[in-house]
Formats: sequence, structure tokens, C-alpha cells
Amino acid sequence: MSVDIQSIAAQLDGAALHRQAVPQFAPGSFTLAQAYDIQRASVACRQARGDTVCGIKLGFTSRAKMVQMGVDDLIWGWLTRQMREEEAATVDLGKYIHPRVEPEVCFLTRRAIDRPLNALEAVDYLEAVAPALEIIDSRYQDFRFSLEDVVADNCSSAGVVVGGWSRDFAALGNAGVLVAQDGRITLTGSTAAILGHPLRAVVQAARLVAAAELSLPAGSLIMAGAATAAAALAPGQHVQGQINGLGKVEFFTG
Ligand code: OOG
Repeated sequence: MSVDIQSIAAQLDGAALHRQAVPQFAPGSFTLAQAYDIQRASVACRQARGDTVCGIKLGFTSRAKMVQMGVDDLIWGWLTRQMREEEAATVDLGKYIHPRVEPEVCFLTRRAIDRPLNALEAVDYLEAVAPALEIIDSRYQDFRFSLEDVVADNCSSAGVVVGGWSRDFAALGNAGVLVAQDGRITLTGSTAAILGHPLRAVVQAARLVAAAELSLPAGSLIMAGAATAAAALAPGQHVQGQINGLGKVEFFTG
């Protein structure tokens, strides 16, 4: 099947740039492997505008997310510097289509990762861990997509707010997670929902990077995937995330 990778990537990149959602693609329009090629090509469009890759994210590492979005496999995408939002600052929602927030665990790598790692080895490759909030923004109308669609769309990656770093990797297992919007708790869960333990997200990230014959440089971010479903964002909100033992992270929406 001949698929125009560049043209689909340009459509998705244009949708993000102009905040104009596109319909999901017809089933079978491209394979999962081609979806990852489209993803790379769409990130290349960002890089051509001066953006740079700063890490990767995993998606659908929890049942809550799979159920909310109706898909059933782990996915991964790229994070870029322009997606980084300052902690405790105001995020302009005008640059998104229909943004949602989800609580995440974020890792910072200490060594380059280019081979599969087990959970014990993974800690050696990590500099620090932080509570984080991810802003996702599907470029598809009504946030409706197949697994292939969402991979092509760089896994809905849009914004990342990272809280204070720590080295307390022991605090990570089965820690309570919550998100509050204007003081009202909108999402609750546990880090155990992330593949049983968030460090397994690093194991999966290493497997995926190695399988793609890539290397994730030292100093990269790895977002482990949301422990809960995502909640819609609206302008004028104070959004706070908390992971027991790791601390809080917050931003405002404008
Ligand atoms: C896809 C992104 C999934 C996660 O943490 O599971 C994701 C989406 O839900 O739009 O970011």
C-alpha cells in the first residue's frame, strides 16, 4: 500500500499549527509502522521551525487511559522544547484545540539509553524523577482516533509542566495521584496504575528506543504515561497535580 507519509505528517502538523482539528483517517489508511514514520515526519516539521526534541512520552500505560480512549496498546511519541511550560506560570490555552490535562510521573535521564534495560538497571540511567502534568491535545476532531491515528499524531503531545526533581525513586510505587482544578479534585489514582510501577515505563521506553535503533541522550525527559483518565481544561483555571512522596506541580490557564 502506498502511503504519502509526508503529506499526512504535514496535515497533522498544520492542524496543530493552525489549531484546526482534522477528521480521523479511514480505517486501514496506514499501518502502525507507517504511523510511526508519519510521527517522525511531523516532528521533523517542528524541527524545521527551530524546535528540538527533549525526550519521549509513553501513552496508554494505564487501563484508565485505554478505557477512556478505546484503545488497547502502549504507544510512544516525542516531546519537544516548545512543549515545555514553566511550572506555576500561566499557559495560554489559545494555542491548543481542545486541551486536556493528566497527571504523570516524569523521569530525567542521566546516561544515554540505546539498549533494553530491566527495572533494576533503569534506575542507574536516571538522574531524577518529578511530578508532572501533561497537556494533551488531539489534532483529530472530538478527540476520536484509532491507535494508528493517535501514533501518527505524536500521541496527542502538546504541553508538559514538570515539578521539582527528586531522587526518591523508592517513593514511586503505589503512590496516590490527584489533580485538582480550582481546588476541586477532578482526577484521582495511583502510580501503580502505570504498568504496575512507573519504573516499568522506563523499561518500556528503553525497549522501544532500542527497537527503533535510536538513542535517547542523557538529559532527556521520559513521561511515563497518565495514571488516570484526562480532564478537560478551560481558561482561568488553577490546575494542581500531586503525587504522594514526590510533591506538587501546578499551572494556571489563560
Ligand atoms: C493519547 C495520549 C495518551 C497517556 O498518558 O496515556 C497519553 C490521548 O489520550 O489523546 O498521553
